[in-house]
Amino acid sequence: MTAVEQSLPANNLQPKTIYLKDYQVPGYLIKTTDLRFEIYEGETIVSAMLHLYRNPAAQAPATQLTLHGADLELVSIALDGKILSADDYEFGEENITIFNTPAEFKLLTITKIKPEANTSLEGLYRSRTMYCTQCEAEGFRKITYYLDRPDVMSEFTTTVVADKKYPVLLSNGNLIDQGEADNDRHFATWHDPFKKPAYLFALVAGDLAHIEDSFTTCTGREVALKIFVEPKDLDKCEHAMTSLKNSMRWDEQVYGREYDLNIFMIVAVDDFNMGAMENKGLNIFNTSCVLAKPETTTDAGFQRVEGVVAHEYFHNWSGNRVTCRDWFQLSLKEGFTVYRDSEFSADLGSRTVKRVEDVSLLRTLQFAEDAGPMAHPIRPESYIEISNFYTMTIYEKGAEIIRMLATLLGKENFRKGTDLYFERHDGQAVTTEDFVAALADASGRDLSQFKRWYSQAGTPRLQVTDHYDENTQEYSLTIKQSCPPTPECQTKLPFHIPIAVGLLGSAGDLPLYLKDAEPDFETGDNTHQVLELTAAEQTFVFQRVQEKPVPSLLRGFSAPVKLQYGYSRADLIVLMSRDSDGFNRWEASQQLGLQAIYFAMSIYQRGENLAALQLDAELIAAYRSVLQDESLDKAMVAYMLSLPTEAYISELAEVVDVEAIHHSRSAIRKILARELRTEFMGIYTAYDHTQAYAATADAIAARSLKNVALGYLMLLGEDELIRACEQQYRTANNMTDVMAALTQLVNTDAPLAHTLAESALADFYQRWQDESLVVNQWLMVQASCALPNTLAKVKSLQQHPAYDGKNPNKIRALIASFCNGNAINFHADAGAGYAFLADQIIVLNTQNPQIASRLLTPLTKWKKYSPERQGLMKAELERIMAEPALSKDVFEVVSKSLA
Ligand code: B3K
Ligand code: ZN
Repeated sequence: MTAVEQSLPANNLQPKTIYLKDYQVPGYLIKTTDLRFEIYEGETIVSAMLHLYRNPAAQAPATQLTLHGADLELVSIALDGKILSADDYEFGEENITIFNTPAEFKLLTITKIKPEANTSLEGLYRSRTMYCTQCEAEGFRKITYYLDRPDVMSEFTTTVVADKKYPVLLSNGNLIDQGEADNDRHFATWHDPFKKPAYLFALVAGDLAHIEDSFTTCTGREVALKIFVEPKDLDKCEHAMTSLKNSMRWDEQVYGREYDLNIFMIVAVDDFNMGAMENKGLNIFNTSCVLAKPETTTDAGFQRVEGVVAHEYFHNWSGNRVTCRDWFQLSLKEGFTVYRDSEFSADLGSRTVKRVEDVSLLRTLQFAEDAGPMAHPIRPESYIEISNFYTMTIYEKGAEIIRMLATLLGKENFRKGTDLYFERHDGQAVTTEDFVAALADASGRDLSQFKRWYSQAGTPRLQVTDHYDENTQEYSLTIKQSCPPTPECQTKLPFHIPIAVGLLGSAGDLPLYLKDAEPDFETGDNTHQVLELTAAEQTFVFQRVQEKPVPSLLRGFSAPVKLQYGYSRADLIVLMSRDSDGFNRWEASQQLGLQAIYFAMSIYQRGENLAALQLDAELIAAYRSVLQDESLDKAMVAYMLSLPTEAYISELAEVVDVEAIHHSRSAIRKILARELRTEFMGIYTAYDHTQAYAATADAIAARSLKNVALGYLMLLGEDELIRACEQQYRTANNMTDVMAALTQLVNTDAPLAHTLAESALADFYQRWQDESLVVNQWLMVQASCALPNTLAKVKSLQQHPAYDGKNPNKIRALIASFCNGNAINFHADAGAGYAFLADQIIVLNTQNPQIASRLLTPLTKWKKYSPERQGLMKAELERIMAEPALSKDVFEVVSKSLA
């Protein structure tokens, strides 16, 4: 049997579960790694010289060495210069074991790989005109035999040899040599002085153009900054470069972190499984997260580029200099880095707006994950395929856990804690325990109970009741916590939860005198207090409260929990119009919207006509006053006027009634459009569409409010407004306004809109067919259309030349937008959407298991639907399960969903 056959997964074997409790230090470590890549069309030859030595920390001296390896063809293997014979080693499933290994030795392996045939986009692969790599988490084993685990850190030197039609040859670290090679080829040698795990390795070879800039660090060192792209994209790099420089400065100022190499490079790649990758000194990005210019990129796109560039850059310290001991510790780097990039964006733009965006994402997607079959704590105990654990929980909930630590410690102590963490663990592979210990040591705080957030999954529920005593002028808040069971744990111990609160009186925030507590000095005012809930039930008493207040609870969403308090509508209107906490003003607007939608749903579910529905004047007046509130950031007005999304309402529901949610929400939106027509018209017509585009927070806010107004106005179905929308489509000077108008035309159910949408879509494609990222937006807008017959449209678009079923961005734009973002159509037609999705997953299972597994999400939620839908969804999961040769990725998600 050849090595290739040996390393293929055995189909009849049930994939193995990996447990955190089984962690053992590696028997060998690797001092240096010298790699040589000979790239030819169709195959690449990889020579790897590893300097191995026994790990002094291992329990017993190792006498054999098992290296990971997958899809490799072994050409030769030599130990200290002696070629090994077949008796000296043995192939296992995705590994090779070498017997009788000494204390220290050099191992040279030569292997062949086929990047052109690699459709998993993991390891070394080809994307359009270039070769590139993606190694996290376990892709390096598809490049060469290695100890592919993050606690093995080595110093890499890499030589890339290729034809001269690939003039740019890159790897990690500094360029130390380059020149001519045999047969009119050329080479480049890179050396990375920082030892790193294999998952941070990167290589790129291609015909790339680049822009160049430089950054002077806080100690005066000059760093060259380069962004490499295909030549056609050279005009879309400026925004990423600006974002990079801003990130470098911010990390120096806020965390005291200086960049450490003389060069920092970003390469944009069109075929990429996720957003980007933080390889040391050589970040590789999905084109969607680096390219931006006003004509082709929406505001959301600009913001995403800024956020992802920052995120990957911040990993240089939180991830690379200090890395993870094992993959159970993934949130050590991801949660912390998401927290860092989110604070960066908050500092550069609007803090409240960023918070609203982050919390919306968390509450729809992460809360749903935490309530579903794949629920896991931010430090999981087990996995089958680690790629399945790059989740909303590890990333976004992980970031919330760090945010709570920052809240509990206060700014100064939190910074002391992170300083200690970086200093203590520089160059090491560590655990989340180590992180919390550094914070506890630096601040003197006891975080032992807090650590339960790392090991218990599920979204905690808080039940709040209050009591006001006029005579004693005491106001008490009683808070009960509980947490529903999750697969890994049935009964939960109480969490340590920071709950930021204020009390609203008739003339504004009341001063707070919490019994038995110091005032909260950090905020510099006494109207804001962080309560620390540690017991299952606790009462907090405020003294000298002169009137019955409206409590403003969980300000800034200070903990990732579901809070229940019996707010009256009048309370919510007070909070929405004048809470000093901007986040809670938005939250009140969402609660009000929800109440209205629930009311409409009850009518719909009784079979009555929603057209007759009315909203009372007080509620309309409250929304009107938001529209007229000059003190509010326009982006906040836009968010406050946007009703809770269908996805959020579905997450809150016990059983999701897809049609009731969709039609009730639409009905409320229509009423608001009618009642607030004048105000929306005012906003829309006041906007100057001829102004030059800027991606500043203010300009983005103004556009978002104006386009929210347009969205409401289009619900009125008036020809004149439809024409105005089409005019915006035709004349806008930026993609945000073009897409906003196109989306409205496509979703408006009126004859004129249908006609104009058809011609706008044709025009759009005609104009942008050569811009892949713009074509993705064109696919997305069609796949997201809430009007009937969208599934047929999606199927026909799969045959369109614009579609490429191997490109993850195209799959996300067409398939995921439909299945994940278009509930009313995905769940229609007696399961046709479910069958369609299962068909896609079955194809992708062999082609690109990571993408296949990601696409499964909507089917994993089957238990939340009506019995009929449950049956249909489950049947599709079973059909997938019955496929021969299921990848570990798909097997894990499907089997856990069916369990
Ligand atoms: N660390 C990478 C994610 C890798 C995903 C591998 N399946 C990007 C990031 O979080 O920055
Ligand atoms: Zn990350």
